Amino acid sequence: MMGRCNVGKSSLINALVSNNKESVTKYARVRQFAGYTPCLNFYNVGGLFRLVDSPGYGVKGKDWQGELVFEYLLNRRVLKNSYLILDAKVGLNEYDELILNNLVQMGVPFDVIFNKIDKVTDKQRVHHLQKVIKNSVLSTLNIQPRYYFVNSVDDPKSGLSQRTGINEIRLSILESCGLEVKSLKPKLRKKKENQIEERIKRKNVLDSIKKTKQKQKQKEEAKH
Ligand SMILES: Nc1nc2c(ncn2[C@@H]2O[C@H](COP(=O)(O)OP(=O)(O)OP(=O)(O)O)[C@@H](O)[C@H]2O)c(=O)[nH]1
Ligand SMILES: [Mg+2]
Repeated sequence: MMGRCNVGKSSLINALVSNNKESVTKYARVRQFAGYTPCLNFYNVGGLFRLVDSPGYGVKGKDWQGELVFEYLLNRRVLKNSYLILDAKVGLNEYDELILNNLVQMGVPFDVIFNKIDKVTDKQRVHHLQKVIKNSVLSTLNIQPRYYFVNSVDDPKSGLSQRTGINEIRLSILESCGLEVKSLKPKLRKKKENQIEERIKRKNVLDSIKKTKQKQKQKEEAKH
């Protein structure tokens, strides 16, 4: 996850790895002020893949942080995909455009996420985002990324009371890693299978006890 300071990279990671409100912000640390995540943070998801949070670039970002992120993007052999996160309301600035051009030139796989869509009113949202894409470098890139439209915190004060677009990104991550949705619950499935097996075994035992009792009863009746 990369993007300018304060666009909501860490909030998005929290939204991706948690479902209920209580557990949000438990994983990646989030603050209102820009430049909060200082380095690369790795989140191991079920031993299947890692989500990587990165320090934001832009006015509050430091040069060495930008170099670190690019070094990682260029040299990480197992990198499956990267997501450039943008503020849906603010749109792109020169830093974002520079990053996008570099990603294309370097051949780094990437998609684009517009976060904080709740900050644009329902009525304006589609038109505004179409305009942002059309008037930026996004419309002229040689490689077209996939676009996602998200709000990663469910702020009751905002126009959208629920998180939006999170499942689409989850699916995109799984696809990028060559994983299926069911692969996210291996332990749960295993447990369920075992439980079913146990239940069948128990039923077989009960059935055989029942049959034995019936036979005994029949024998006793025959004696009389
Ligand atoms: N309204 C709204 N606010 C959001 C959304 N996502 C994040 N925020 C808020 O934006 C602020 C910054 O969020 P972070 O997740 O810390 O942003 P970041 O990109 O990780 O920031 P740095 O680590 O400083 O680069 C916090 O106050 C979040 O609550 C969103 O979808 N909608
Ligand atoms: Mg952060």
